[in-house]
Amino acid sequence: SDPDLVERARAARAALGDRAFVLGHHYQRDEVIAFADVTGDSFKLAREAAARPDAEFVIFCGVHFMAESADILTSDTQQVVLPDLAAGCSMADMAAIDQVTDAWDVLVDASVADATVPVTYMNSTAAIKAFTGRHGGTVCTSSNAHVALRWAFDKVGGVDGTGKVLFMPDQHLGRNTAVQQLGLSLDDCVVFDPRRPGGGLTTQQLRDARMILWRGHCSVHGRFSERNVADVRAADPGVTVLVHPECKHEVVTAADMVGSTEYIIKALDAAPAGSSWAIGTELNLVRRLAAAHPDKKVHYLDSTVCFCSTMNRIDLPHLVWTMESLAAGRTVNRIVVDPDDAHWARVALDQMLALPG
Ligand code: CIZ
Ligand code: SF4
Repeated sequence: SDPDLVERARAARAALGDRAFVLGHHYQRDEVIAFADVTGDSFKLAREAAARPDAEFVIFCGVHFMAESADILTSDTQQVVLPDLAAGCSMADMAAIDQVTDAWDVLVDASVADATVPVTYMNSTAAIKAFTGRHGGTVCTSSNAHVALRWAFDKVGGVDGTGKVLFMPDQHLGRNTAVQQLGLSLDDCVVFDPRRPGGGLTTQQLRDARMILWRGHCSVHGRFSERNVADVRAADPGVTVLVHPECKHEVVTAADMVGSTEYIIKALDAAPAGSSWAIGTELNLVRRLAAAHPDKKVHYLDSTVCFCSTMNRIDLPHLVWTMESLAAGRTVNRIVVDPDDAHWARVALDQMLALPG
């Protein structure tokens, strides 16, 4: 990157000193990660933000829902700042709060709402987390989705009973976890499409279902295909295919290993020299993994699947502008969650933190 810009970034970072704490998500650009005080997935970063009560500015290099979670978990006097307000998440945007409250009305009309617990993935807006908290549910991450689902089913008669989970917004994480880790069948899962009347489901389908999956997906992970897995195996028969659970069910079924971002990083760290890997997750992370493990072969599962475009909106110019503005005493791009939503979202986040294991 531009040496002048790097110099300005260093100067602004030094001017802010301990007043600022810079968080960098694993999918961020190298030029941004270079200035991160800590890197992690959305869950780890939210906890890191909460553990820095002395930082006046929490600069969140990630996407909007992550900055919202950081605002919920930090104190009212701390400012959470997103360097580019256009850094959203297409998956989180697939579950709008009005759509979700309408969907709940459909479940009430079908007489299944009382036996349904909402579970929302971390990758959702604060309003959806608040909805989940108000209805006795929990937030989950891709690392603890199976624990969250078991807990939710236990509230309504157990995994072997007839109770249900409304899982938002990622249908793939919900389906993969229910089928691979809880032993439910694909037939137990239905997809609620918010664009169709009644979600596109009959009352009988809603009554028979165990997992009501929101029709949402990740625009990056959802693009990997079974064909990619077959191709990489043909090209390199010794390869271990490791994918994120936001990938489609047929992709995780064809892969050798499935796990969250932190799991993928640890798997590569533990892998023997000379081993060969094909990774199905975001490209910035896979490139850094390849650079960090020159003694291993690290393939990208599909070279046509690119970066997360919204994550990539945070670049060095935006970070420099943010840090220079804050150092000059200007408030910019502060993320503030509505207090009532923040309260109920916190209930759902605290429920996640209280889950076993
Ligand atoms: O796909 C994403 O955005 C992930 C895995 C986020 C996170 O860190 O949980
Ligand atoms: Fe959202 Fe997917 Fe990008 Fe993650 S990688 S921020 S889920 S669009």
